[in-house]
Amino acid sequence: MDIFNKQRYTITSALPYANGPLHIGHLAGAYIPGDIFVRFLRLNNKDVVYVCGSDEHGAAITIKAKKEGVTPQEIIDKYNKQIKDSFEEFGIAFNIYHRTSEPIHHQLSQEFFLNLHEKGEFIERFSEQYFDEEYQQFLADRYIVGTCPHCHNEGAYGDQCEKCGTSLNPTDLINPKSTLSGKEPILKETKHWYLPLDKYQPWLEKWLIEGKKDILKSNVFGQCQSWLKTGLQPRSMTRDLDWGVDVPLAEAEGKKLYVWLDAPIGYISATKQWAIDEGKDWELYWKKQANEADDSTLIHFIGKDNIVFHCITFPAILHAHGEYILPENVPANEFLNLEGDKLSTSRNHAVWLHEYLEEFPNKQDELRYMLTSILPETSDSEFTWKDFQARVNNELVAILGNFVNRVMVLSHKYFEGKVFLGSALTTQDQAVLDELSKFPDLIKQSLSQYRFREALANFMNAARLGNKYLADEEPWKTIKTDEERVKTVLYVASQIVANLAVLGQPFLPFSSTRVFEMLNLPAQDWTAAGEAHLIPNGHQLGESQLLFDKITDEQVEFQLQKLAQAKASNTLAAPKAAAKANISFDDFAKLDIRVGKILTAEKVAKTKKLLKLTIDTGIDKRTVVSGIAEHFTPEEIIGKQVSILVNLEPREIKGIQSQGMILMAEEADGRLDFVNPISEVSAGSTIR
Ligand code: B3M
Ligand code: ZN
Repeated sequence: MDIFNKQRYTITSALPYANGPLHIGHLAGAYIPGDIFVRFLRLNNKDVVYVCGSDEHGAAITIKAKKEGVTPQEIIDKYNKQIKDSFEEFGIAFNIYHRTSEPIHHQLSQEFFLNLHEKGEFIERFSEQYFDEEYQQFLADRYIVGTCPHCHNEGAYGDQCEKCGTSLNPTDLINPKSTLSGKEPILKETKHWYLPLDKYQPWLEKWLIEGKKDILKSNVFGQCQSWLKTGLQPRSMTRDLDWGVDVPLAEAEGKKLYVWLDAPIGYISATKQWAIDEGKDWELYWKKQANEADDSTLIHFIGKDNIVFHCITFPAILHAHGEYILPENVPANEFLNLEGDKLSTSRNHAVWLHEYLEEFPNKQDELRYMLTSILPETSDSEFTWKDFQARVNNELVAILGNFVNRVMVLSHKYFEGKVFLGSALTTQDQAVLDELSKFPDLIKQSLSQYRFREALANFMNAARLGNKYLADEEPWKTIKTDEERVKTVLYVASQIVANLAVLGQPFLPFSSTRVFEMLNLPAQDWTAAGEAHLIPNGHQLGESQLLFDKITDEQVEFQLQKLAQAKASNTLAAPKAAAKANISFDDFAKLDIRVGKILTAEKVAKTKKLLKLTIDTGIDKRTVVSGIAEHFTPEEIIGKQVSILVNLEPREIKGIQSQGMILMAEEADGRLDFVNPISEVSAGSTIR
């Protein structure tokens, strides 16, 4: 099926939780691909609505509020504004950026719930759940901490242990504590409404696995297949929470809809609001039409952690409702890493969009270009600032910017900025124009398969074609002998520039606008793409502008410093090991700790971690084997003072008698340092 053959499209990008700012991982997952796709559809004059908005419900919001000591309302207001402003400045072209806290959304979510409830689609079940007696409330998974039954980490959450990664149920935790009161919660019976996903399994297998085998990206299809293989279970669609959409049943007082029930409905309520604002009919974009061929084509752009909800849960809900269209595709991306490490909001290991926009003013397209080049389309990928610099300087500046600039400058220099067809087109000219005419289809082909990296690479190849043409024709030489020929060369080159402006619009919208301005041409849609004569003979060009400039080493250094600082302050804030049990003074007095001096140090052969040290203890000179080789080189520690436990029973390590132990300070992240006196004291001084 040709995805671009349809008339109407409903395109969504995941609704970000309004509990923190956007970072490049979000952009690479759901927003850059969605935006490129939508811009392409619009260029092809399709009827398309592109919706998004803030996801303002769920424990993600209330936990953040508690952490910052403010109300959930303050959290969503703050982050909704920040996210919305960043998207706008970055140029993500939503038709509407809505909020799930709006009444229109609460109402529609309740309608959905009631529709399913009245059809008898939910199973009602009682279960025992943790309840905080002091706060008189049931505890969401994240509100319960305790000891992980697998790794004995004492800070595991009710849904997951972040230390060993195991996913948990609250009742799995040893010693559960409420994060609200700090007390042990009680188990209390509560009723919830479950969506019987198991019942929809046969339908899902048909619709998704049989029907979309060749449509879904392999990473998405693989995940879906493995869930269905495991077998789907009923999933609770309600929660005992005090923040969210009320369950619209008298007997469910105080209960809210599960955030993953209401959030995707947010796409629909956003469309409804947009339709009200714009005088459109929202049902055309969401409801099944009398004639199936008139149905809108629904595509969800998301990150991989949301696949289950968009491929299984939400379609099951839409299917159960019956009046709605189902997604055509869910082109989810994998994760983006940063400088060799996972992106992390809590560790502040991220490139934040609002900070980027401040630190790199008017460089939206540079980040768009970088992220599009490295989109994690089929597997995780990595952002580094060095790579950002290289791609901007060696590709945007050196290839695209340079070509456009040369054509503009030469045209102004030789012909006062006028484009003329001088002597007749040569066969080389014709060949170049023929080649140029192939790019629109190449790009379209790539986009139709959600291969955005490939599409962008094709676009850049069109710029390379222009550079090569100029380099081959050398108009700066020909100008001395054949002005008419130079007119034609610049005519052809200008047509390439005009095509780059057209073809670049989905990827680099800010730059394309600037190129159209430079060319003194109105923006053109995709029907113009590949045309050989977009600029008429005799056309007057506009002023030349700088398209891109280089990213400096200082800028890269600044960003790397920022990340390093975040890392350093994290380590300081990292939770420290719990205190050990008390010991008696007598126990302590048994330890004979001295100040010693490292006389020699060498690596222990065939080990990674071990150094063999000779220590002057003041009492004797002795050998100690110490596991510090990954932290210190022998050269840098010789002559240093250390603290050494001298009366530790000797041990044989890798065939060496180790007599005593060097005391080390250990950071939570594993970094080691020596414990030594501020000023030099003589070897053998006691430590007590
Ligand atoms: N807010 C989860 C997330 O931000 C969720 C997406 C909702 S899409 C309907 O990853
Ligand atoms: Zn664990």
